Amino acid sequence: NTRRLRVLLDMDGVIADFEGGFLKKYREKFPNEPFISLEDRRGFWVSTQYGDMRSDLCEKAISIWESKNFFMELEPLPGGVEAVKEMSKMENTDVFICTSPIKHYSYCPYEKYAWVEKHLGSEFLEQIILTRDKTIVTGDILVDDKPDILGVEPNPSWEHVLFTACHNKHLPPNPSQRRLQSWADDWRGVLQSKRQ
Ligand code: UMP
Repeated sequence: NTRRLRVLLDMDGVIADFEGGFLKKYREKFPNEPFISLEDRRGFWVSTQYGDMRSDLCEKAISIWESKNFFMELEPLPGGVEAVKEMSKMENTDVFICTSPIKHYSYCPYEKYAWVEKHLGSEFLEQIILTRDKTIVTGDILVDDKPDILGVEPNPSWEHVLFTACHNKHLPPNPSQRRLQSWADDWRGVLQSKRQ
């Protein structure tokens, strides 16, 4: 059915609090090392900013999200779970969770499924897309906090709507990229604008 709207939702930084979960566990594991407050985060890659601060902190940062229970224990971002449930009940709307797992695969893929089951319900397990390349997935909208989403497909079918996060809120305004400031923002209007 070509009249249905297909919404792709990123997980980390859009419905799950990756940045908050990272900082909490990093400070617990490395209480005597410097850290970057969420206010001072710049750039999508946490590991890059920590590595720029002191080179050995790059691998210390990576050790946090490579640990068991990191992805499982992420808190939902405010309003995210409610928004996903509401949009998935809308008429003519298909919602998929489109998320890139880390390549250290021991825990992350399993825990992403477990997180979705816990917070969204087992019926949402049907809607998960794990991919390292989101450009090959077709959809009308991709809501994602990563400013640049690149891959093998030069012309992805979706419109990327940038979800505001601590690391992207200071970027200069980009008139060609719409934003959702949070789940309190007008996501219903964004979806409506894509319906014919
Ligand atoms: N990630 C890293 N390094 C970082 C920050 C995040 O590997 O510095 C991981 C966490 C997620 C993935 O598994 O990258 C981001 O996935 P998307 O949000 O783009 O789906």
